[in-house]
Amino acid sequence: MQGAQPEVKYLKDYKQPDYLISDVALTFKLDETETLVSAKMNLNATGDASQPLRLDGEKLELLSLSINGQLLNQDQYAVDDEGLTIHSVPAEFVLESQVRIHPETNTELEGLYQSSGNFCTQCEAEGFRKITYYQDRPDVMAKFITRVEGDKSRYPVLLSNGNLIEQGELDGGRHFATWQDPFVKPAYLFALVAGQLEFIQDSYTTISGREVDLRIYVESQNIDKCDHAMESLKKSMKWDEDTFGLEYDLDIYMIVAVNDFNMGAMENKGLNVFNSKFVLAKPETATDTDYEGIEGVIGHEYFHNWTGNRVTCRDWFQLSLKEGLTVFRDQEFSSDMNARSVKRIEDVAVVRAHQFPEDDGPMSHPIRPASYIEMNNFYTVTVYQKGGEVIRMYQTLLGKDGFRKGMDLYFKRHDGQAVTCDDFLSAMQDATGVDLSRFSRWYAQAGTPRLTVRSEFANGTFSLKVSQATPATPGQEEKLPFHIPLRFALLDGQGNRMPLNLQGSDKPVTDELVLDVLEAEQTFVFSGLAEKPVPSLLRGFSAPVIMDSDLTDQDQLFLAANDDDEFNRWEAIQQLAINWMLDGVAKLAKGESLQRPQGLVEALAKTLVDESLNPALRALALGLPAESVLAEKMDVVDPDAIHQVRSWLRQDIATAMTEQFKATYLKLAEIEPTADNASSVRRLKNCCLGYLTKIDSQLATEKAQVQFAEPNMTNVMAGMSVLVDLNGAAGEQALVDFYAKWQADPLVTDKWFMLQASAGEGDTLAKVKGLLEHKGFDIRNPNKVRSLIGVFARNQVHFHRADGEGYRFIADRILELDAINPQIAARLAGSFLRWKKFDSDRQKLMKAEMERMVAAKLSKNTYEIISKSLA
Ligand code: B3K
Ligand code: ZN
Repeated sequence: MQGAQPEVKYLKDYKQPDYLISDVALTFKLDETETLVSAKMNLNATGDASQPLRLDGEKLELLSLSINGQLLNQDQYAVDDEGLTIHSVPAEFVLESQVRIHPETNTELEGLYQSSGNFCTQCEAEGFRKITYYQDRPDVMAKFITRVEGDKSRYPVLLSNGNLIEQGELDGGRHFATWQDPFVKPAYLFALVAGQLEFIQDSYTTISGREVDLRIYVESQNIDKCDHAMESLKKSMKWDEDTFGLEYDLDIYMIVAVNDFNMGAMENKGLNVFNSKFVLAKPETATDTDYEGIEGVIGHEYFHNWTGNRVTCRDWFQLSLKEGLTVFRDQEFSSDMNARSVKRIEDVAVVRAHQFPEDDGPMSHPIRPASYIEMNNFYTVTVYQKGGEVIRMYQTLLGKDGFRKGMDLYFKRHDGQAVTCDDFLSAMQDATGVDLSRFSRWYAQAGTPRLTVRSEFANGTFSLKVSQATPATPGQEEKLPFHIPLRFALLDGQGNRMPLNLQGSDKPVTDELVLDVLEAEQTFVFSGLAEKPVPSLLRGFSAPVIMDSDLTDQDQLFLAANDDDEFNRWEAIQQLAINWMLDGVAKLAKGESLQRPQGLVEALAKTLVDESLNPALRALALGLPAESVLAEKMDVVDPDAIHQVRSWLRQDIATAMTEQFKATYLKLAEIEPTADNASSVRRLKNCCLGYLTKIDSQLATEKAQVQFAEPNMTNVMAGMSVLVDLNGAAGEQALVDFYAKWQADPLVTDKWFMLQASAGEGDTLAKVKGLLEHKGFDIRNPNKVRSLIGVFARNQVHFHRADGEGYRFIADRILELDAINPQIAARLAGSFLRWKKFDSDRQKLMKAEMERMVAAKLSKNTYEIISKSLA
């Protein structure tokens, strides 16, 4: 909690540490009511050792402190709320400390805490300082040995990083285990787990023939839900060898699933700790989306072993060095394991729905932020997803081979080091000889570039005029042009790619090009064309920009039917739908009526029955842009009008295509699914069911009831959501039955809370308020908070209720949560960041709530978000 203005940290103030730590030996004496932590470490001065030694430490009770075996007395050091300073130290010495901590009362879930009675840790970014006094910064890398002691019956499993080197019995029913990690690492990668856990075991033989013991630890009731995670792990290990030549480096790889976790998972060396949501799955309890999420997150944490752990960040401003790169790697992994264009569409949808708004609002920051108050607030869609897009652009510019060369050089130069984003860029540049100086602006400038594209055709010559501009963001008024890779093709009347004779280029003629957009304004001229082409622009979303093109609706319909870039086919339909819906919102405001978008409906009808396309891709085309995506396109957001227009369009599509939806549903329901197509078939089938709800409630109810009884959670959820949408007794009964059946499985009850909090119709706020009191809800559990409160805060219609009650409710929850878990409270506070996009009445209401919050005593996490939002 926070009285004075919290301190802002700046990238420009980075200084090398005065001392380095080479080795640490930790001993944990675990207990229900207090835990004792002893640390013994070797330190060396990096300079002349005249500097005092500063160690980070929070919420620690210091019991003893010594240097080279000599106890220090109280005038040799000073302790404050954030750490301790030893006034004078030798150039090389052994420091020993002992502290007392209280994991049993730790509700922040950072440092050492308890979850379902077991001990676990979360140290990234700056949580290790809640465990012991240390130089808690990523450029201090040391070798760790960890001895864990605890009661044998309550904590039969004792884990830490690296390899197990010793274990044994102690007096009083206690035992111990000692783990040694042979690799240097920053403290944020430290982990400890102790408790009653069971594990499934497998093994993987690496490319050089070393056998690795693979284990997934879970509570005993979940032991039948680990297989998919284990398969995903083995696939990840193989993929990283095949794709980047990267091999695992310890004899054991452990994953532990815990129920209380602030985010998805954590890549601690050799001992990943996971939110159970990203481990546990069986068809009866987990949806296809859950399965995909598990594969992606297991991959992500595994890939960190090289991009993050072996090569780590010099300071936290460089977070995207490991996160952007690892997101890109997990996206590529999932694309190789599943349907590439489906994955690309989903990833771009996340960038548009979440990162673009962040980049356009008060928290806008470059992928390498220049300052922060609370680092945990910068684990953002910008650092992660835009960071991933920046890495993808390297690959687009350098080609796959060039990118691989750059990666190889990066590891060759920096293995075992803590480095910067500039080091990564230098490796890419030096390995390929491509000038990336302008590209580096992606690291320094915030905001989404607006790309305007205008074309002309005459006498066989097509010219493309591209201009770019990036709006001002907080603290950055002027923007310089970015280096934007614009993947491009020209299509003839049959949809075939035409040869591209780019004037002034010495590259051989091809039928697809990556244009280097470098200037504020540039024109590309292509000659020798036999007919007027339709351009396929920004293929595969080759850069994270907002593009305004002069493509007509006619062109978009052509692309929707003919573009060989599947992303752009989807994109064409999205653009048509967005244009029509924005127009619809304007019509409603003028009191005009809405008319069927004939072309769009025909394109959708064709797509629905086009069996040459992956069913998941067809479902994606039929999924209209989210309300939040439309909101971003409006100067003043009208959430009710958006909801009304979007619902009208869904209804109209359902009416126009009733027969196709029915036939497709019935046909897909008959298909005997294979391992390869099962989830995409379900996706399209459930998409059809959703539309059928709008026109044939009897048939939809009947089918939904059947699905609700199936042993497959994807179908059950789709069935239940239809029943609930139809708003009758059957929906109520489904909710009751579902809860009764699954009340003991917290991941399944999360879905139950989510479904109710996302309801568009009815008094959702009253419902959510009621559910806060439900016995299955627990405000200290982050998954529950995200499922009920977080989902409600993203419910466009009900959060933005005109009477302000949605805002008040969320502000109350933020205040309540801030005292329990500041990271989760700060996340939720992000719901207010777009307040300036709304009408003046809603702005007033949101502002009043933010002022009420900021006047309270807030954590620096929540304070940073709210104060920046108000600034
Ligand atoms: N590196 C962790 C995130 C840590 C978040 C700290 N607030 C998980 C990941 O990105 O893989
Ligand atoms: Zn990560």
